[in-house]
Order: sequence, then C-alpha cells, then structure tokens
Amino acid sequence: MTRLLLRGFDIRKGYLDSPAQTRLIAALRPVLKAAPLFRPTTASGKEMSVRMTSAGALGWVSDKGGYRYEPAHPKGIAWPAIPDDVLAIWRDVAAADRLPDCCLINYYGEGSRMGLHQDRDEADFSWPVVSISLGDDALFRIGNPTRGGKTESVWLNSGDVVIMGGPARLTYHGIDRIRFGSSRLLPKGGRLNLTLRVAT
Ligand code: MD3
Ligand code: FE
Repeated sequence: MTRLLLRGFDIRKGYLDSPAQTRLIAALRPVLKAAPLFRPTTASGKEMSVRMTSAGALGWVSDKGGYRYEPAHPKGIAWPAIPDDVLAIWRDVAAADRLPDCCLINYYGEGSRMGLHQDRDEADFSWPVVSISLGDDALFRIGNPTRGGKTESVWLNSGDVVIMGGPARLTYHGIDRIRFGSSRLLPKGGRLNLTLRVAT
C-alpha cells in the first residue's frame, strides 16, 4: 500500500487487496437488493448521471425538495445496515470515536461524472469522511476550500481508500470521468464509491 497526501486528502492506494474487494462486493449485494440504486435529481430538476443509494440510519437524497439526509429510501423502506466489513475500514482509518451513520453508495456507469462540489449537508464538519473505490478507475479532481483556483487530479483505482478530515473536509472535489471497463470487479462494469459519513 502506498500513501499520497494531496491538499490534506490522505489517499491510501491499494488499501484493499483483490480478495477484500470481492468480499466487499458480496457484502454490498444484499444492500443494493434491499435499497436499489436510484437516479437523484438536483434541486433545479436535472437528473444526475450517477446513481445512488445508502446504508445506515440515514441516507443522502436529492430531489426537487433539495439535498438532505433522510431515514428512508425513496421507495419508503428503512436503509439497510452498513455492512461490518465496511465499518471495519472506518474503524481502521478514521481515528474517530464514533461510527458513521451514513454510507452513501454512488454508482458510475459509462459516461457518469460528478461536478466539483463541497459536502456540507452534515451537521458537524469535524468528523472525517472516508471514501472507498471499487471497480473502474476514476479521475478524482481536488480543488480548494472556495470555488475556483487551481485543481489537482489523481486517478482512484479499485481498492483505494481516501480520508478527508480536518481543514480538507470542506475542499471542493469531483469525478471528471471513469475509465469504463478498466476493472473486472463488477460484472456489468462501472464504479462503486462508498462514502462513510457522520451525518447527524
Ligand atoms: C472530500 N463522491 O459522494 S469520493 C460524494 O467518487 C463524492 O463518488 C466522489 O464526492 C465519488 O460526495 C468522491 C471522495 C470524497 C467524498 C466525500 C468528501 C471526497 C470528499 C467529503 C468532503 C471532502
Ligand atoms: Fe462529495
């Protein structure tokens, strides 16, 4: 495993080996069955190219009512529990004395991207956010604490884990593109990104 520090983001390249990635996908299968991926729309009514769902007490949703955390999936059921294998990664890397209450699951198919944004729907920005990449490679762009300015990009590969804490917690970031078909982890291709958060 190699470690990269970029603008306060702690990037653990190759944190999960191939068998651990396969185990994580197996643990996520029942989660995705219970809480299917859906396509959120922004407050302005545009469909996002990324499909999403969540696990944990709270899940992140976006629709005409805006962005927020909700205790139920849009189809009305409680979000499934965050799998233990996922929580074990948080325990190992987050250095936080509580567990996350949300695991947001983003799925990137061919052509999906996520524009530069800040994550600020959580109640307390002093908790870190932990991201786990699975499947196809993604070009991750890191900006600044305010909009604009120079950015730096890094490819995230399957098995990489990123920890965003401290001053980096409010840094602008996004996914420019994925290399669709670069990984064989997901049978239908694409990329799953898990972000573990303390929302409340
Ligand atoms: C920096 N996801 O879900 S993960 C997101 O790959 C999101 O799906 C991207 O941005 C993805 O909000 C990037 C890296 C990441 C996640 C959350 C962050 C970086 C972050 C929260 C605060 C600062
Ligand atoms: Fe984000």
